[in-house]
Amino acid sequence: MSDIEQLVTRATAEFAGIDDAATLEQAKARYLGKSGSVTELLKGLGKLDPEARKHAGAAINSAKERIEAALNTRREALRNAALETQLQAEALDITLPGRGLATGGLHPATRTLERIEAIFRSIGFDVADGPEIEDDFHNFTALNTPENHPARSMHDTFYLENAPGLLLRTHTSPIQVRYMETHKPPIRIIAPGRVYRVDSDATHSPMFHQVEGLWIDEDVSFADLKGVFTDFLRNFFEKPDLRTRFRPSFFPFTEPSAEIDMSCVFCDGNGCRVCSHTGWLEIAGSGMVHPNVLKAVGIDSERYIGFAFGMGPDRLTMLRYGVNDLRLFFDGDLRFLSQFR
Ligand code: 2NL
Repeated sequence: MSDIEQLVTRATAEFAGIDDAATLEQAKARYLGKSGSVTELLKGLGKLDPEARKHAGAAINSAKERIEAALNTRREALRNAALETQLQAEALDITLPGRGLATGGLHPATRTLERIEAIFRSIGFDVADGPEIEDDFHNFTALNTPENHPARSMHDTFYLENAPGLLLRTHTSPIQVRYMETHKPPIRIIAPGRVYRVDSDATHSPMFHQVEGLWIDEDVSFADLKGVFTDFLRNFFEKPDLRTRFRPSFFPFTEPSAEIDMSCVFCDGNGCRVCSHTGWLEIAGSGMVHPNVLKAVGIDSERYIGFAFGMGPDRLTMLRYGVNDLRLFFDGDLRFLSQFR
């Protein structure tokens, strides 16, 4: 092979082995640049006689064209490769499903509270509210709970470290105490909200919800308590045949006091695992408001009388939706919560 043909072969092979544009342009200069191999050959033509110059000139020009062609082929290949790399890097997978907009939903505890509020509103009760940080008087003293009562111990109640006399309310009763301080009878309210106790296991959370109810007037009786609460449960569980029973009990703030049981909503009172085969579920505490409570808030206990009850709506939520662990409500796990949307 002639020197010229060897040059074409060498250049073509060299270009083909180069992987980036800058190196390729440097290689180009070695062949086609001002002092490149091809240019040097062309410069040498002047020394040849006319006939030889014609042949050599044609051969060098042909070689030059083929080297330029090889260069352009390689340039284009590198451009395409670069473009391909960029396209790969910036690729959009249009087959991926869209992210969508997650729709929020009410927490099951909130749904239950709203349901309870709607039922009591429909029979003329107002919904009252109050602070979660309370003082001794509104949480205990006004509720006829003596200084030495175990509920007042550090063991059962969260006290604020740097605020003597302040605590996290242990029930929603202080809402009602504040309401009675500022309103004259007749009083007909429910008091829903968060409450706090030093307690934590499968059925107790340090924060849980309570709904208390209070009806005070001149002639409110225990029979009214039975009627109102039974009617509430029948509405809440959508079971017109649901039954209740009132068992004697004790609370410092009511006298007489009673635990309220309802016929089991799973077996209609026939006995099943949920009701421990008793046919009954404990659902609330209740009683006639103790005269000492009325006195503490300045209501004439000779003229006025009323009933109060307290229940745990989280328990109602568990029963209504068939949930067996209270902690699920407060873990914030969307796999659980999104089932209530
Ligand atoms: C229970 C017991 C109860 C009350 C709460 C109350 C409130 C005032 C006056 C009198 Cl202001 N009583 N509340 C009465 C009886 C029972 O709750 O086991 N709750 C889950």
